[in-house]
Amino acid sequence: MLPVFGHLNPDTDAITSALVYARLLTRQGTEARAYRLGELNFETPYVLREAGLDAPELLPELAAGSRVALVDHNESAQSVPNLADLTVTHVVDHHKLGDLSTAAPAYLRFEPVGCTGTILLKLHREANVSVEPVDAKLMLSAILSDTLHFRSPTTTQADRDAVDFLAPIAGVGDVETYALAMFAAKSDLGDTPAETLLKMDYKVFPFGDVAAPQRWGLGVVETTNPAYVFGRQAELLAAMASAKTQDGLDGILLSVVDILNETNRTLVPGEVEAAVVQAVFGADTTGNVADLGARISRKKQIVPALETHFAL
Ligand SMILES: [Mn+2]
Repeated sequence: MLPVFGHLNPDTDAITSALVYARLLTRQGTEARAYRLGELNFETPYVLREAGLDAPELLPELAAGSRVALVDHNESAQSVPNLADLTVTHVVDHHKLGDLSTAAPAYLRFEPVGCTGTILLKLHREANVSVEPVDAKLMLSAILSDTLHFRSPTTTQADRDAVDFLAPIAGVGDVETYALAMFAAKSDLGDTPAETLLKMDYKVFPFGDVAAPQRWGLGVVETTNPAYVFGRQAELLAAMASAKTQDGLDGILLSVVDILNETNRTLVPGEVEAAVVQAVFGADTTGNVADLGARISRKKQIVPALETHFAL
């Protein structure tokens, strides 16, 4: 049984892509099963309920040498702690290539599209495998989630075509209404502890010198209600300071992305971060907040800029 899983602090694409790819592999003769590497965000339970599915189980600890398939990530910092001891047999991903290495030839499918779900649809169609309604619902949801219903600059024509193809199979007549319901679920944060909010969509990236990289924690809260998040600014800044110490980071940022207005105002806890944000994005930090304008994609507009900065 081949375990299939997405990244730590899973988002909707990380969960649904594991489910869809596990089923596709199984239908193609490789028995596979989806797992998750952490707690769900607030959007994914809505999607799973709509699809009539339970969440995948947490990945148990795997023995060295175990075969695994990765979806929606490839960097070790975003995967299981013992990834280097495992045998990666498949990767389907739409992120930049990181430190992935494999002991034996692996099936690798990377495309610069907006969502892993878009690639998974291509895999179905290339293999002439029918797309089941439940899988269509999962892939459709992931694409709407990752691209913020095509608002993100990561969106490609392939993502739009995939949604057009999937919506009727999934039985989603009004894609806009469905996407807004997903975003509303995601924004309904209640009294979630600040530490949880910080880490809900959070990735650690090594930048600069490969031998001695700077490690930055980059969190994102995508919401239709940014005022709620800024109402908890003091708690979040405190959570960022302790995460920075606990995780041994060189810097930490939390971007609050207003989905409907397509803007990014980022929490900046200290002078180190403020100097980098000024140098990289030309943005001043006032009251621990920097206005990063329309840079709403961590993958396309935040990480590459920081990578270039620290490579110099
Ligand atoms: Mn993704």
